Amino acid sequence: MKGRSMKRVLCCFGLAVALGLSSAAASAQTLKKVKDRGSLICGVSQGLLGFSNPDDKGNWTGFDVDFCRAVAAAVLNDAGKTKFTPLSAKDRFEPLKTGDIDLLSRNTTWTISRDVAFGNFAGVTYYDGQGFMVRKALKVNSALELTGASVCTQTGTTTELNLADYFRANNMKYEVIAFGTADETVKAYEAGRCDAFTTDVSQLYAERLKLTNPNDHVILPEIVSKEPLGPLVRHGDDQWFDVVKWTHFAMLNAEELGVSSKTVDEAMKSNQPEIRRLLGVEGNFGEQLGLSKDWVVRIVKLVGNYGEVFERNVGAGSKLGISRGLNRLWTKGGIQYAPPIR
Ligand SMILES: N[C@@H](CCC(=O)N[C@@H](CS)C(=O)NCC(=O)O)C(=O)O
Repeated sequence: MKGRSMKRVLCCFGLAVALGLSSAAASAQTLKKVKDRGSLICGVSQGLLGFSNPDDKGNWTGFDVDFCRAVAAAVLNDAGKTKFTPLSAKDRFEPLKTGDIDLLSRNTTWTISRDVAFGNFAGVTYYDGQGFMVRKALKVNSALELTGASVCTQTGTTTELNLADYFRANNMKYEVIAFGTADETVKAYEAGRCDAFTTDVSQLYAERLKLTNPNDHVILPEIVSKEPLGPLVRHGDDQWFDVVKWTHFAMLNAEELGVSSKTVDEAMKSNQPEIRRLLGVEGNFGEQLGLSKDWVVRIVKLVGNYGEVFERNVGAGSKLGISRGLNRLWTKGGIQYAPPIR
């Protein structure tokens, strides 16, 4: 090869390598970006009791909000260093792609198309399923009695798609009335524009509380779909994916090992190898993630273990009053199961 064309090949090769490296580097920067910024930007719902809901001073609370706070506790040692970006169902994925949010924690169902198109699901923080709510006065006891009903739902959701499947599979006619926000959907249902309201059951519990007389409405027994809800991170950033995934697993492992916000200080003195590894007394698992040794101590102390977060926000003693069901630990008859820290 002549000198000049050789140079051109080398130059192009060098450029390609440089571009390849820089795009890999650019996409693997979320942990550094969050640390440099000193805050975590989390996409949440626009207001869903128990999951992500702002009070009149703009303080957010809820199960999905606490997950963001747990990631902030692990990364920044401050659960309060979290900014919340409210997103509608339809618009929730784009801000993750553009880098406007670091994490989407918004009652989002893990499906194949979303996994392929929008990012990596870091786990299932809440196993849910879709249901229906109707007025008691309608005297309907089963979703199978809803032939010919009008049903209110929200656009950009799996709910819309499952609704069509369910009625088609059961050879039933229906009319769908879809809205862009949860508020519009609930208002339309309350105003009698539709016979039934459908969404994930946890959300039915939340939205029922917004109705003038919650006791006039009943949630029907059928669960018509699988809705594994979980946090989503951008594709191409394995380090950040691991941090978010292991935040969830750490909260589950803490509950399984009996380590809570109240017992964590005492647990640091435990002789049990699994507890010692969880809390960073032994090993360097936090450092392997790009965090510090005591990352789980901070999550549990500042936010709580999985069970504490569940009970506080949506559990039997909360306003929503949902039983743990499938979200019990695998050791207690549920399907919440975390790989070990070792
Ligand atoms: N899990 C389903 C449904 C999620 C969803 O957006 N549900 C509505 C029903 S209440 C909601 O949360 N709305 C709150 C909002 O738009 O801020 C999905 O991922 O598509």
